[in-house]
Amino acid sequence: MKVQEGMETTPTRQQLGDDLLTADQIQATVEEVLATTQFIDIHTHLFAPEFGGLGLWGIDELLTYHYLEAELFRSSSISPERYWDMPKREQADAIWRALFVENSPISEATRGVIAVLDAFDLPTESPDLEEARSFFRAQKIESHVSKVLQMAGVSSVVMTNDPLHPEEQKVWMNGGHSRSDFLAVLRLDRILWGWSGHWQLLAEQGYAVDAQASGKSAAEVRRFLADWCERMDPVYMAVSLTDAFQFPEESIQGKLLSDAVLPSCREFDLPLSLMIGVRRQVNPRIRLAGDAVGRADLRALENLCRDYPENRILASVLSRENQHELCVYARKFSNLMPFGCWWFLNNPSIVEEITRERIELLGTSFIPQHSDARVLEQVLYKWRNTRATMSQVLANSYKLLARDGRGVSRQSIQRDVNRLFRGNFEQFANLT
Ligand code: RAT
Ligand code: ZN
Repeated sequence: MKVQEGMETTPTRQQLGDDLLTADQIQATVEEVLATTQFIDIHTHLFAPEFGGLGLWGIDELLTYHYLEAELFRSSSISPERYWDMPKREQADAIWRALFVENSPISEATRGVIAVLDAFDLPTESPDLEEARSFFRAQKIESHVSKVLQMAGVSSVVMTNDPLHPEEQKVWMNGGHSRSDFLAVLRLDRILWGWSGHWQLLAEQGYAVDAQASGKSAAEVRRFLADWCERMDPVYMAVSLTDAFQFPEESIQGKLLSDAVLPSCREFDLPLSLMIGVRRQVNPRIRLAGDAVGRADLRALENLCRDYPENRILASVLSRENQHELCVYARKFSNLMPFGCWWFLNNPSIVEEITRERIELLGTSFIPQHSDARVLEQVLYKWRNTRATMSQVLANSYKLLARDGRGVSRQSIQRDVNRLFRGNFEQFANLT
């Protein structure tokens, strides 16, 4: 009797308006769901307006993005030394001339600038930047930020917050910021791999640490992290690591990771984000543009996930060759969340390949992308491109599913897109 009652009250898919889509409808529905769902941008270098000049925006910043600086030196005879000596405005002019006037802007980073100009109805073929400059000069930052995020279909962005950056420190010490759509992240680079150049700053602030991170140092770093968690209320802690990353390791970095960072993450119930595979400064002459990529030994990640089951690890790897291993490790460890197609991987051909592989191995249990935007308006093209690539990959997966005999509805697509671009992060970071 009870069973029958239960069956009667369970609405059928038809009653829910959960109609199954034809193959033709799948593509259009995936596109529509992706276009109308607000994403969480889980890693950027953007700042809430209260951080003043730390937050980059506008045409000169867009053009002097380090991805474009790297391209400038391939298409112009200007030397890096001369370029670094120029004021920002002249640098932007030089990049516009070399990459947008004298050549077709068909690389991913140059097309991005064109897409941003076009999004604001600014000229994309002008020989100079005057109109664009006067448009951006006329914007008020608070409303401009809200407008750009809304245009990009992003409900919140996660910042990268360095507690040892002097200007940032001042803002946090004066009460931080007020925008709930900007979430904080406690970035640990200067502490973990930059200890030798930065431990003195902790010491100056009254933490009993030393150059070798010996004695009470790890406990004091925990006290430092606790103080900064209180100030920032971060959604996770993060560090970028080289292709030589090993764990466990007899080193200051290894010791601080195991004795300070991992326990603090457990104490404050925060994930730790590891971005692995950068080769720093292979060409220091081109500064921020001078980092490269190397294949890492992901056994370090395996050791971490296995030996610290109470910690949750967000991981992005820079080398294309490491992507498959990352997926396999995610199948072994539910405390590991792969995210994003980072930096040199954020090109449609590679994003497509990586995302397809992740879906095949992990279903919807990963976070496909973050923007890594350094300049506000970059979220416009980065998220548009992600949506375009994602719509092909997702629609293809649903068509295969339909072919295998399982109908696909708009509701199930919406549920999956929510999970991929919001829910997985909210759940993993315990935000819900
Ligand atoms: O993608 C980038 O802009 C890199 O320079 C890095 O900032 C990287 O994303 C990082 O967070 O370390
Ligand atoms: Zn980044």
